[in-house]
Amino acid sequence: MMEQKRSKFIGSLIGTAIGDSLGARFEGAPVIRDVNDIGPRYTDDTAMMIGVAESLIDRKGFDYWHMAERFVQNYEREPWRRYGSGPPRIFRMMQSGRMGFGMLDRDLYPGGSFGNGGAMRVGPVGLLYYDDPGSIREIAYHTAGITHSHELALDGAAVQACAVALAVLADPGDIKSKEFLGALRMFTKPGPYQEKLKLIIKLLDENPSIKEIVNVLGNGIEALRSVPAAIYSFLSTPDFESAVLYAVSLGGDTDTIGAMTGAISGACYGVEGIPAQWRGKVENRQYIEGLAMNLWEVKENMNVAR
Ligand code: F2R
Ligand code: MG
Ligand code: MG
Repeated sequence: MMEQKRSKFIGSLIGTAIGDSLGARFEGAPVIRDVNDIGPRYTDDTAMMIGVAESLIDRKGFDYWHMAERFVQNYEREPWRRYGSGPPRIFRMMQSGRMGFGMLDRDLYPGGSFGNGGAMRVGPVGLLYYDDPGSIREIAYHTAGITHSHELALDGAAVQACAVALAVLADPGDIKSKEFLGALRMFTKPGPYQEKLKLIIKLLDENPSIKEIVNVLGNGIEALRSVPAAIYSFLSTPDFESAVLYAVSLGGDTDTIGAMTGAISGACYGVEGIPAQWRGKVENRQYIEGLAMNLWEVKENMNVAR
């Protein structure tokens, strides 16, 4: 049982990098052709997920300023990872001494950013708190809130983290989509995400075209138009490979929908469920797998301390 959970932690982090690297070549393209192999590099989605995992491991839980500082350091080292337009500007504000307490994005966007940058990196939160829904919501909000303060970005991060947690708890040989969605809806606040989850239940019975999925769930850079698409990609397919290929085939924000689908699917099927040829090609594979093992150790120690 412990071994299976550990494999799910590794599957989720490496799955994020695979979905991201698979979709990176196509980000923004309206029509997707020849999706079959991962590209050589992951993008900001994985770079920021790594920052979340590093900070949770170093601090053995969430520490706002430590995580914010890690985001800035990782960006400084690799600014070419194709970050969204907001976060680098927020990092510069932080470097110039502005604290902001999670509201700096309000200088850039009215009401804060509703981009998917908070949701795309939140997987490690779903892993570390997979058995504690209250902490998932709280820590997902804080983690996303460093750069994204709009309610839709915060709730998107919480829903994505909860999907990863439910995938850790799921039996990979017998995924019950309706039960999974029922639990996710119970967790989700009434509002636009609840509505999207209701639509997913209907869509799963209908076998819709890609065009219909994009029309109903979206494939964009906004959290509300990408988190539901990732959940659908996971639930409508039978294994890791078909889930991330489907996610990327939706077009639009392909690296991010791929990364979020990879985080959920990897947490469900575990690292053994990931095609070996993809796993072998992931950039910084050993480092990412090491992080997943360290995160698992933090989780085990949290359980012992309880
Ligand atoms: N951005 C990219 N890819 C394009 C990279 C181009 C780059 N110049 C390069 O090639 O190097 N991908 C990554 O960005 C997405 C995540 O973005 P994030 O972190 O949420 O950024 P931001 O700036 O907060 O929001 C993204 C866009 O959403 C719109 N938006 C957000 N809030 C808004 C508001 N309140 N009102 C109006 N618009 C709002 C804006 O268009 C933002 O630019 C991922 O796809 C990741 O892969
Ligand atoms: Mg990206
Ligand atoms: Mg993207």
